[in-house]
Amino acid sequence: MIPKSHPRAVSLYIREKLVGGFREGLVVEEGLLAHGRGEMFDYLLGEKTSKVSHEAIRAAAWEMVHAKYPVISVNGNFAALCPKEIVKLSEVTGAKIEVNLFYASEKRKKAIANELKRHGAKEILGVDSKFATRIPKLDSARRIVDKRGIFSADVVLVPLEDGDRTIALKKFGKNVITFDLNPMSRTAQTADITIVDNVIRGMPILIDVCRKISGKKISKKKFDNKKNLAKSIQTIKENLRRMSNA
Ligand code: PTJ
Repeated sequence: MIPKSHPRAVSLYIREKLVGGFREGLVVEEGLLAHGRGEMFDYLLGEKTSKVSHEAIRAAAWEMVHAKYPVISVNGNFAALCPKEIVKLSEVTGAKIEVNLFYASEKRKKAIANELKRHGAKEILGVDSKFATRIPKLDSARRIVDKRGIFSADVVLVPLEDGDRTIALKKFGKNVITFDLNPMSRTAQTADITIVDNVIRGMPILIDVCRKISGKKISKKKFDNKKNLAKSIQTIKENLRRMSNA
């Protein structure tokens, strides 16, 4: 049991969620390591959604709401941390939900699909091999996508992504949005919009902004991902400077 008074209680609760997801067969061992890397960057970012990340969230919300065929790509970590939010975001934006794994296994795909259905999802793509096809120029298991999902999408939300697939999705003409706590990762640097925030904090905000702007006439604001990422790196630099001067 984690006492509420523990100074790092929130971080420890998030960890428990992920470990729970691992025990239920949603998360792979490597996902626990990936989470540790994320935690480290979150610590350096001050564990809050920065102004810069809010800007990226607004740009992402605009793209998702105005997309013709948006798709949310779900891996083990994302499913364990945000099942309710994935379903809500899909309802608010009309996005399809597709399970797409780096460390692919049929058993884990089914476990993730069931978890999302338990949270209200009606349709989960990526689990029926009848609709499987390939993204060109990609070697990992993530090249296998659903014809009715990522393959046909114009906008794809791919949180906690690996760099190779982001590059392949870009080459394939997709508008790629990601959540990545590491502003220097290949995914962060390659995506069209990178939200440098923990999915746990950022997803409820993204849902809220999508809800607020959908159905309204709001023009697209200019967004420069590289500049936005540079500002997040600057935040880390400032935080380190402040801590090292103490
Ligand atoms: O479920 P699978 O088989 O698809 O595998 C999923 C993992 C996450 C294991 C796989 O995609 C992987 O190895 O990812 P990477 O290459 O380690 O990248 C994960 C990125 O997500 C890293 O840059 C982390 O900093 C970042 N990250 C980790 N936790 C979070 C996060 N970003 C946002 N929110 C988090 N909670």
